[in-house]
Parts: sequence; C-alpha cells; structure tokens
Amino acid sequence: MEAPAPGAGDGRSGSDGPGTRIEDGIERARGGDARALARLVSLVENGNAQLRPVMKALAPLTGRARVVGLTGAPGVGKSTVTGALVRAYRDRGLRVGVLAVDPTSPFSGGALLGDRVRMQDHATDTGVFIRSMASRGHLGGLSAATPQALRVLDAAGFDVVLIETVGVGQAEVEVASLADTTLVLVAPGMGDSIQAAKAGILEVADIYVVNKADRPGVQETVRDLRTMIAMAQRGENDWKPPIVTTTAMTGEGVDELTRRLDAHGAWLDSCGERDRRRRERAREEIAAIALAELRRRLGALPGDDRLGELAGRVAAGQLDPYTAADELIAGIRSAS
Ligand SMILES: Nc1nc2c(ncn2[C@@H]2O[C@H](COP(=O)(O)OP(=O)(O)OP(=O)(O)O)[C@@H](O)[C@H]2O)c(=O)[nH]1
Ligand SMILES: [Mg+2]
Repeated sequence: MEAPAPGAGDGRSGSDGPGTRIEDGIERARGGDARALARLVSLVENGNAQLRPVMKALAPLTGRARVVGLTGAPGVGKSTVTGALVRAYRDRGLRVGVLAVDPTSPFSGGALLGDRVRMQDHATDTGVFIRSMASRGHLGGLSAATPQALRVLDAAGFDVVLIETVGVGQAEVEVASLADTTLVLVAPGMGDSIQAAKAGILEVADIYVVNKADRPGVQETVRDLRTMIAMAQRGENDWKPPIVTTTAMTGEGVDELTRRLDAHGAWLDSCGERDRRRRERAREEIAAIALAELRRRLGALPGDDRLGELAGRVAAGQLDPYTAADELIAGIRSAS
C-alpha cells in the first residue's frame, strides 16, 4: 500500500477503508503530527460518523495521561497558571495537552485571546497541544465532547492533560469528575468567591492555589481556606488538601505547586484512588452516552410515531403512563 502523503486524509479515495485511515491518523497523532491530532479532536467534537470507530481504536491506548483540572472564579489566573504548568512540565521533557473549556462564557469572552497570547510561546512546540472547547450553551458546563477529547490526547501519548474551566456552579464538580487531581484557584481580595464557591469547592479541591500572591490580602485568604479545610469531615488516611500560593505571572510558587501535584499523584496511586476515580469517570461517560442514545432512539423509532400513539392513549385515560413507558422501552429493545 502506498504511504499517505502528509496532510492527505478525509477526502482520500482508494482501496484502504475507513479503518485504515483512522489507524493512520492515530499513528501520526501519536508520532507528534499536530494536524492529525487536531483533526481527531475536531472529529470527536463534531461527533460525526467516524466517532465510534475512532473511540474504539483509541480505547486500548488510553489510561496513561495524568489529568489535572483547574477551576476557579473568572479572572483568578487559571490560564496563567496553566501556562506556567505547561512550562514546568515541558522542562521535565513531558508532553502536555491543554483543554480550555467554556471560552464562550460571557466572563471570558476576551480571555481566549489572552490565553493565546500567554500560551503562544508554546505554539511551535509539538510537545504541547492547546485546544479551546466550546461549551455548547451550558454556562460553565463542560462540553459533552471534553471527555472524548481527553481520550484523544491520552491516546496520542500526552503525559499530562490540563483542563481549564471557569468555576461557576456545576463546572468545578464536572471538571473534578474528569480529573485525577483538581486544583481550585482563588485570589486574594476575592473573599466573595470563596464564600460563593464554598459548597462546591470543599469536596472537589485536591489542592488549593492562592494565585496573585503579589497582591495584598494573601494571608487572610490562606487563613480562610485553612478554616474551611479544618472544618471538613475527613478520615485519617484521606488526602488533606494543601494550600499553595503562587504568582503565576512571574512563576513564583509554581515549583511548589508541581511538587504538590506529584505528591497527590503518588497518593492516588498508593491507595488505589486513581483507579477509583477513573472508574467513576467511566461510569459517568457510559451513562451519559447511553442516555443520549436512548433519547435518540426514542425519537427515532422505526415505523409510525409510537410515543405519539401511546401519549394519545394515556391522555384519553386508556392506559397508565407506567405501562406506556414499559411498552415504549420494549419497542426500543426489539427495534435495536
Ligand atoms: N497580579 C497578578 N496578576 C495575575 C497573576 N496571574 C494572572 N494575573 C492576571 O490576571 C488576569 C486574568 O488571568 P487569567 O489567567 O486570564 O485568568 P483566568 O482565570 O484564566 O480567567 P478566565 O479564563 O477569564 O476565567 C490577567 O490579566 C493576568 O495577567 C498573578 O499572579 N498576579
Ligand atoms: Mg482563562
């Protein structure tokens, strides 16, 4: 078989089937071909027909990347810390992927440009891949494609994947469900944000980062966090989230942060918590896909409108809704 020309791809015709093309794209992405990688991420993001065969091919290659989530209020410095971590991991010779979720949030409308500027020193480095994921309308929510994009980067051989998302409401819980380690960022003088986020961040933070340590009020913020941490119910062998202060703009405190990340990674491995978190992540992924598929099949049953017909009988009092639901589900089973 002929070797594919660089950049050739989706439109290519020939004797090699889609399977070969997929394997080919994955192989090139693993070899550091940024365009092949970008194409794979786009493919999972758009959820086109190749999504399933691609995910199938990727599955045996996944499970190696360490996943670090960064969340916190708008403007606390998530992107700046992310950039500093990218630099630190690159210095160790590791390949780093970045998924910045929720650039469409009204808070960060302008930040995306800023992110590009801050991260542009990594732009020509094939050991770094940065991608902004649209949030598809869920304010602060992770896009449905993020777990799949994470799989692509993992399979492509990235050692570390950093996921940045704005911490509004559910987002920090969602990022934590994807990550092995979750960083919750706060900044001094943003006491309100600690207050507001309290309920959510207490459970999800593995490491607290007080960024903008060059600003006044750092000690007060650290003290507030300490009080919160002390109040949390925790077993003797549980991880106690440390507090790291950083000035991401200058890189101060970033060494300490990477040490804490290493320590948390070691803890995850020592007690089986990494596996537990990953199983939990897989559960949520499977359930979400299954529910979406179920919904799709409910709306696309072959033949006539089964749901409409059942609805008519329920509305007319001829059938109870539970029996109707059973019939509907039975119909899906026999149709699939
Ligand atoms: N003084 C100071 N400013 C910082 C520091 N880190 C980041 N900043 C500034 O804070 C602003 C916001 O930083 P970002 O990294 O974009 O914050 P973010 O949390 O990613 O923001 P969103 O994505 O919009 O939520 C920028 O102007 C940064 O230059 C720091 O350590 N000290
Ligand atoms: Mg940002």
